[in-house]
Amino acid sequence: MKEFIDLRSDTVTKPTPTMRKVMAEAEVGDDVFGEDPTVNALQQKVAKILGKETSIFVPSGTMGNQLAIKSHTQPGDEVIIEATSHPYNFEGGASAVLSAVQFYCLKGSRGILEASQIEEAIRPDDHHFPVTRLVCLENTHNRGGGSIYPIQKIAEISRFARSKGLLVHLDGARLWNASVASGIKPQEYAQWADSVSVCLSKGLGAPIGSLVAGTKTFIDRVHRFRKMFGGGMRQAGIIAAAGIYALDHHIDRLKEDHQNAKRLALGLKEIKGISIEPEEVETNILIFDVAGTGMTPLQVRDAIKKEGILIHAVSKTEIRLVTHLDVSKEDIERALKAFKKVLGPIQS
Ligand code: TLP
Repeated sequence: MKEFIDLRSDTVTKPTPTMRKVMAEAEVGDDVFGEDPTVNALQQKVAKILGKETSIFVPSGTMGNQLAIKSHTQPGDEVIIEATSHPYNFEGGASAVLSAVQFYCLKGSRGILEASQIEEAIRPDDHHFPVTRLVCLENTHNRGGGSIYPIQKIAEISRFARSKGLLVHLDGARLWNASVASGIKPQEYAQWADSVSVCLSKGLGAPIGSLVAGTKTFIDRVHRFRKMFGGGMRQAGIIAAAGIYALDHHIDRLKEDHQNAKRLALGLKEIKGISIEPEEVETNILIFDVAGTGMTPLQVRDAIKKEGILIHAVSKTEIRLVTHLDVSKEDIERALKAFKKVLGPIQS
């Protein structure tokens, strides 16, 4: 039996033995010179999947988002973004420092915005105001509980933004999950964005790596800033190989993670004091409220760790669980047993 079942994030996965073998055998070169054949193959592959002219390999999802924001904006610009989004909340305030832009935050429903909200946020053409330049969307939405952006909403927002001369960036760290759960191809989502960042190191199980995709001109600009931000890597084919392997072998199986998340949600709903809507669990993330249990998320976290389950407290009342490659159906049952032990009686 595993010592710990780690439900804190899908970033915790370890490379599989075959993935490690592929990494060890990868052909490499100096990617700062553009000479790593495996990185080049990965970049072409991801551009094709996303229907973009080209893409560039970067160390992390954070760097991918920040490079896109930097490359789309000028200092002093304003970026319209959802209030619980990753770039606004979980990237260390990077956009203020690296791009000198400010965010105009809008509250979405589980992270999802409406085109009418964007309309209200656009600044008038007057020198008192910052210049509204970019709209950032996130699919799936992490803090929204892995919610999938409905494609018609993305299309509406994008059409409207473009009609106003704005650019659109899509944080697609978990676009693969959105695609598998909705049956909508990544490129159908991506067509509505000028740039898309995707991660290989979350649900797909690669150890490191993200990509930013867009037009050649845009990616040239990203390339320049990648160097400036210190993200130019050398024999990066070793990690790019894991990414290629993950794209070939670990996308379809995401549906198992989604089923496991749903099962967790249904089991948690039976526990008195837990507030969760299993029908809202669309992908591999579930966020639920424990206020009614009489315990704080930190108390639950510490108690359940003793049962071998690792979880993430995301607010004063909420816990987040994320299913992934290294969590099996049996692990879910063990986790549910532990929650029931820690949190007490089943709902009558
Ligand atoms: N998210 C991590 C934490 O930073 C919260 C997680 O455990 O979920 N976009 C989205 C939507 C993300 O969820 C993340 C990571 C990123 C970007 C950043 O990716 P990395 O961690 O590679 O910089």
